[in-house]
Amino acid sequence: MFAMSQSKALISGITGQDGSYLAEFLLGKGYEVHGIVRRVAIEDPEHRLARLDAIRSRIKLHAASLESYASIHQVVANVRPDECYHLAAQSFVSYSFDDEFSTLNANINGTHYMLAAVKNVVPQCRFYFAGSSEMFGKAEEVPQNERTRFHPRSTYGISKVAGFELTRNYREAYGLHGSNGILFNHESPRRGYEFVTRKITSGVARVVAGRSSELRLGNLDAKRDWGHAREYVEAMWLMLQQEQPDDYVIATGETHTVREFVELAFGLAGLNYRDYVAPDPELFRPAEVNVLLGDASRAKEKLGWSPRTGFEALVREMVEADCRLLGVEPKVRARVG
Ligand code: G4F
Repeated sequence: MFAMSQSKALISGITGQDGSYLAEFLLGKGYEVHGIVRRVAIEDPEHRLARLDAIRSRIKLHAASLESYASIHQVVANVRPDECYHLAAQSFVSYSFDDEFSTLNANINGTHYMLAAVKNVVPQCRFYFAGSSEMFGKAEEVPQNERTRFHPRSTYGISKVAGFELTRNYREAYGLHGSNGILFNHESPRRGYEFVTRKITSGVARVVAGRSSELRLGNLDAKRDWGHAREYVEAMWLMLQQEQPDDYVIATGETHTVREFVELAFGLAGLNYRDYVAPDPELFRPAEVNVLLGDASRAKEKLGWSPRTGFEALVREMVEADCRLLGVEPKVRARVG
């Protein structure tokens, strides 16, 4: 199936938004691409492997559990990757308030198992950890850069700080080529429906299709730095091509409130969000991250990475894609006044 001389990449979380874009990107670069998936995904490919449909025959999937070191070790030993991208996690912040224990267990132990397997089996393998701007949490400064102190506001954020520190420790203690990406929010038509951007754009499509007349949302005043996921996975790859491992903020340098996103998404479809959006106190978080705004100067300088998709183009792409999924004409307006 694969030529002998190809570089091998192993991706955990390959079935997700970022994993699927990264797999496509690496195939385009000539990599032999392997992915770690849960056994249930292999047994239910129609639903769980949907994002990989276009490339399914060109990648190799391995069943393993992030809760089992033995299963991770076995996959790493079978594949012997040159580059390992650890993206898998319980990544929905809200859920981490409902089940703190499983978020901490899966995210911290899973990262530790991946690092230990790489160190024990293929110590020359380059390692990427998917850190998050949620690590900044109640940030002390705006914008946030690689030197900003972490103050996570959820067990999700805490688990990402632990993964970040584990990766840094493996770099310093064992000489692993391990890099941390501190990725700010990144979206696309492949985003899961539970995240606010996709919830909004799919909600707009449902209204346009006449299937719904209300969208319940929580805190509209939170500010996020939203970029396009397809571009953020390129930064992951660039980090592993550097001679020295390092930590990088990946962000657009622009921040918008959830309200601005909602207003634009409904506005692009010729609708006023005030006619459809209903506040739901249940959707507010016990501890909110109010403002995220990233300074990606280091990535620009050292990796030559910059974001290309602006806020309006991102929202437009997502609204159009969700309308198409419901078989309705998006009728997206050229510009919102
Ligand atoms: O879309 P969200 O759920 O993303 P959040 O919490 O910012 O986390 C995402 O980005 C992180 C990077 O910074 C990743 F590490 C993480 O894995 C994930 O990808 O919520 C965005 C904002 C929050 O302030 C939330 O309170 O939207 C607000 N919000 C308001 N109403 C809502 C809703 N969020 C969701 N999910 N659903 C709502 O109805």
